[in-house]
Amino acid sequence: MANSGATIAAEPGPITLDWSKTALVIIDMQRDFMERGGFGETLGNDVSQLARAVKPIAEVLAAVRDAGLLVVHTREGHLPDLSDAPPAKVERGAPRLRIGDPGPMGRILIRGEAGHDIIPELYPLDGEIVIDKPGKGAFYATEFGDILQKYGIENLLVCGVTTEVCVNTTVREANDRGYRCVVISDGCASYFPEFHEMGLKMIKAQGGIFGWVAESAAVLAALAG
Ligand code: C5J
Repeated sequence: MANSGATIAAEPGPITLDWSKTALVIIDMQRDFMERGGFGETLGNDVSQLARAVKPIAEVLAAVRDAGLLVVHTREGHLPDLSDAPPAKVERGAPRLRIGDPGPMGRILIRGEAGHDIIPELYPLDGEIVIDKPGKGAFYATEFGDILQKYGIENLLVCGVTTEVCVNTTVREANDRGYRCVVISDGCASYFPEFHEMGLKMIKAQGGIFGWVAESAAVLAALAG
C-alpha cells in the first residue's frame, strides 16, 4: 500500500481515510445498463449518457488495485425463475421488454445472461468480490454488509450507475449503517444529467448529510500520496 491513509479533497469538506479500512464499490456497471438492447434502454433511456463514467472508474480501479484496497463490484439482477423479483418491479411502467423477457443480450436483467454481466473495461479480476443484488441498494438481501464487516471496512469509495438510483440508494443504506461514503462524481452517471447533478448535491448538502463527493482526480491524488 502506497500510504496508510490520506486526505481527499472532497465536498462539503476534506475527509481523511485509513486505506486499510476503505473499499472501492463499483455499482452496476453492467451491459444491461450501459449498452443498447439492455434493461436501461428498454425503459426508454439513452444509454450513451452513461459512457462518460467508464474512464474515471477504470483509472480509480487501477490505482485502488495497485494500492491493495478491497474492491467490490455489484450487479442488479434476478434469478431465472424471477422468485426474487417483486411483481411491483416486473410489472411497472410500459417498457419495450420487461425483466425476464428475451432480448439481444439474453433475458433482461437475469443473472447468468450476457446482459447481466459487467462491461469488459471494468471486469472483475479473479478473487474480487461481486455482489448480486435484487434491489437498488447493495445491502438489501445480499451478503454485502457481512463482507464489509469481515474485512473491517469503515469507508466506501462509491462509483457506478445510476447516480440517483442504485448509487444513491446504496450510499443512503451505507450511511445509516455508519459507513463514511465518498462518492466519485465523474465516476457516476445518469440517463438524466440533471438527476446526476441533483443526486450528488443531495449527498453532500447540509454538511454532507449522506456523505462526501470528490472528483476521481482528487481520489487518485490521495491514493498517490
Ligand atoms: C436502475 C441502477 N437505474 N443500477 N438501476 O434501475 O441504477
